[in-house]
Amino acid sequence: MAALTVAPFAHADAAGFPNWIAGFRGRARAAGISDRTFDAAFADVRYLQDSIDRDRNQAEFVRPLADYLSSAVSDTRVVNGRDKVGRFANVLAQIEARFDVEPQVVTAVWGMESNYGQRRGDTPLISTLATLAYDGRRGEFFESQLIAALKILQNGDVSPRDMTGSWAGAMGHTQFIPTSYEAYAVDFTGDGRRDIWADDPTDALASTAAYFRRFNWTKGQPWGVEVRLPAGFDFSQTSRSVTRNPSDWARVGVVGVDGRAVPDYGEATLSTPTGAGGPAFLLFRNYDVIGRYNNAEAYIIGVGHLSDRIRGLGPLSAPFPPDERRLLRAERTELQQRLTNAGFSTGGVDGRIGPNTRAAIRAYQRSVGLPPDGHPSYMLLQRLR
Ligand SMILES: [Ca+2]
Repeated sequence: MAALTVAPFAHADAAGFPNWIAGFRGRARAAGISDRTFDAAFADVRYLQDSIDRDRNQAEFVRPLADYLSSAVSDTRVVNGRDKVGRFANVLAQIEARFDVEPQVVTAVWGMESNYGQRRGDTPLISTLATLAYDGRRGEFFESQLIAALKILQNGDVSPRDMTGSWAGAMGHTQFIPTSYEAYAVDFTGDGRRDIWADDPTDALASTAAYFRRFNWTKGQPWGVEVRLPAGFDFSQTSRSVTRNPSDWARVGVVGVDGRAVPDYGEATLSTPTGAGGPAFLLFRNYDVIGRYNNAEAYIIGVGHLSDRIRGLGPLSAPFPPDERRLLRAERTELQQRLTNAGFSTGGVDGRIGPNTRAAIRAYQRSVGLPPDGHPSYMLLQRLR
């Protein structure tokens, strides 16, 4: 992902919004948007201060994974997901036949993104995208989304009035942003419109499957499988660069929670998302496909685990460690600085936990006799203080 450019806020209030729209018209025209489309789209446009407030006040995501999963994959959501798989069995089977993505996986994305259509977002899309493009903090990104949204309107997929979404521009049952919609949305009902906003989720579910297909989802392969580690396990193997087939993992004692070798679904890496004290997973290529939708580790595990629960598997077996909240960016930077000062170079101090920082954490952990899981925990930071 490109680094987030934090530009000075171009505009402090709504005063310049009409002028900005007038200037933007020329750029939209250059991108192929007709005046007719533009006028219809901007007829009722409003400056939405609320969108700017939300964009500027997004909390850092430090919620413990266990907490997150208990709401993202709640028993209610599991039951509702099974109900949806039954209710939409026909259309999900047709989608699976065309895109080779399992009904439970598509349904899990639907559950995570909008609670099965209950939270599709009712913010007028052109208004929020125009406001955020005008605001300028992430102006370039939102202007490209706005252009894509205008193309969708010009194509006749939806009317300006029905084009709603989240404040940040995610639309419909499975929360596509306009550029993703442009690239991946499909008309599965055959009425000529890619309608991801309607109460009928068919086009939205098929569009999600099309997205997964595009990134080479492997049908029949899990996203991940929870595993058990042998006593005295060498945690340096929990690295994205250590890849083995499950039968080879079994040879070093990494087996399913039932004690049997995990079937050879494909190459897998081993991950302990909350460190040595929490659940461990073998992760397959499909894990990265879910990551193309949203690359947050918690989100990927949430979608994957929800899909497993919907198809009848049980809850995770291993408990999460009690004190595993994620580090704030400032704490991650501090951790890197303290590791570096202690002689374990992180190859830079940027608040990002990449392979170099993980290697430095492992080296430090070895030096003090801790399991080298490379996990940037709060306990580790406290120990370094
Ligand atoms: Ca349609």
